Amino acid sequence: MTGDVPVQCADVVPLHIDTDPGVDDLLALSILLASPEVRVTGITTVAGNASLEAVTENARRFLALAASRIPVGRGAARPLRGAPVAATHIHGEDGRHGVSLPPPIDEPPREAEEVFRHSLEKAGARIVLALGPLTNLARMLERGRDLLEHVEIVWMGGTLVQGNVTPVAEFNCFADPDAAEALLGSGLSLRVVGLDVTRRVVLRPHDLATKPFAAGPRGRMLAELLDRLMNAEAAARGERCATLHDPCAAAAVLAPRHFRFEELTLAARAGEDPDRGRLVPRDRGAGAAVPPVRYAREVDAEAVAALCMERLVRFCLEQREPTREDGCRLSH
Ligand SMILES: [Ca+2]
Repeated sequence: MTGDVPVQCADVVPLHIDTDPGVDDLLALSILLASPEVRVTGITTVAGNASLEAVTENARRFLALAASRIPVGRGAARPLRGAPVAATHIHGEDGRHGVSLPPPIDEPPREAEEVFRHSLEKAGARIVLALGPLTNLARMLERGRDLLEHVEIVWMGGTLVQGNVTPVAEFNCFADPDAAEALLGSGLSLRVVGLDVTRRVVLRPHDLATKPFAAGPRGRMLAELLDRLMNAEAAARGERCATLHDPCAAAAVLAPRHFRFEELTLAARAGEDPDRGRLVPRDRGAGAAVPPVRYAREVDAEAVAALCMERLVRFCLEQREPTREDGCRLSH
């Protein structure tokens, strides 16, 4: 806790978050707002885990709880092609399984492009962390690559092992495979944090037993989010545990040393089942070679789970009053 002493901007990485909250998105946001390594410059929402309306509401309510004025931009309500695909069986129709959050405190959300531009051009975001389908980023790319050329994109999505929507596809990639393909083939700086590593980062009930999650509104939210996640996984797979997909991608920003990345040249299959959303090696036959992405192959799962827990505890112990700033002190 730094009190009135501002953190030096040079020490922290300005970070834009594109997200579809989403139970595990809300955990990732909690972790990032409690992390001194980053300063969140803007949040854009995208339909994914639930409708755009629901996920945008969740982002704004979360920020009210966090007493933060980070700007929120409303993004895409549907994928580049076809109908929206939601994950309400995991996250509920409202995207947060009824977890109680306060009403939003800030003005209505702006358009995603406006917040993106503010975040990347004015606030100097160096990393874009994408925690949902890549629709918003693909749309920004369609408008020109200038804006995204100077940032690194870290995406929670894809899999080269077992899928979680179909046997071969991860949800964020399945929900908008055309957007995933646009980014994978763009040559932009991209780190992919897929199910290969995220599904190894798991919390179990005994991990939470000694944590002060019940204290205060933040603690109650975290306890409820983890409870809902464990209920959903118990119903789906028979084991009561919480897999930290989006928090794992947040950890790849905060502590990349816990991951091993491999350079791979990948494409995403679009179209319909059974291959929709599948990652495959990119065909080098057509056109110029596309630079590889950095794909997370291995993770120190214990270290990442411990980092996530430490930051969740820090988040729920911090309390501050709402301010107008969205500067260096937001996360302290
Ligand atoms: Ca998400």
